[in-house]
Amino acid sequence: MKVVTGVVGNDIHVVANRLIDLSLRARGFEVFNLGVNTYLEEFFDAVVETGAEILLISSLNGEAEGWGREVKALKAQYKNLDDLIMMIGGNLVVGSGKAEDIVPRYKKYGFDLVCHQVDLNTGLDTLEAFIQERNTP
Ligand code: B12
Repeated sequence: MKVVTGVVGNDIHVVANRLIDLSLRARGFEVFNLGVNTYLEEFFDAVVETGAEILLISSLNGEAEGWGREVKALKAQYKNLDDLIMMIGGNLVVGSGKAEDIVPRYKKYGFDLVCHQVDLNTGLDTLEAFIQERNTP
């Protein structure tokens, strides 16, 4: 399956992004990595251009929420993205916050899978389980 990934907004933390790229490839995904400092429009444009089934966004500086709120409105401007699997992870707030508060907020923004301070392998296991469940008739 094809995945578009990158780090959202004015976020330059690149290490996790590189690990995500390598881990996704090791699990057999075809990866289009937009790297750091990526804006929502660029993510959706890349999804359309590549025909990706998954958009996996990373945020480390905690500022994703400012962008996340615009996800639904922006996605609605693109055609045929209803089945796109939307995942986000990293540090999803500035400062401290509880996953039980943060996860439902991001789900409301339109993300299917939300991993606040979840390690990468656990997150990717969750993604694979979600895909398998979705593909089970
Ligand atoms: C290195 C670093 C920097 C370097 C980045 C260099 C670079 N080009 O990458 C420099 C010094 C430039 C930097 C700058 C800043 N940083 Co900094 N930085 C760090 C630090 C020390 C390590 C980050 C790192 O690379 N970790 C290694 C990777 C492998 O681990 P990771 O990032 O945690 O990623 C794991 C998980 O988060 C997860 N993951 C990540 N994304 C996703 C996505 C999904 C879907 C899933 C499932 C999992 C997942 O997978 C990874 C592996 O398990 C952290 C503190 C820390 N100890 O984590 C702060 C930290 C991330 N930085 C922070 C901050 C605030 C900043 C600055 C704003 C500081 C400032 N005032 O200027 C700026 C941001 C500038 C910007 N525009 O983004 C904060 C963020 C706080 C928050 N969210 O509330 C942190 C947490 C430090 C802190 N405790 O305050 N930083």
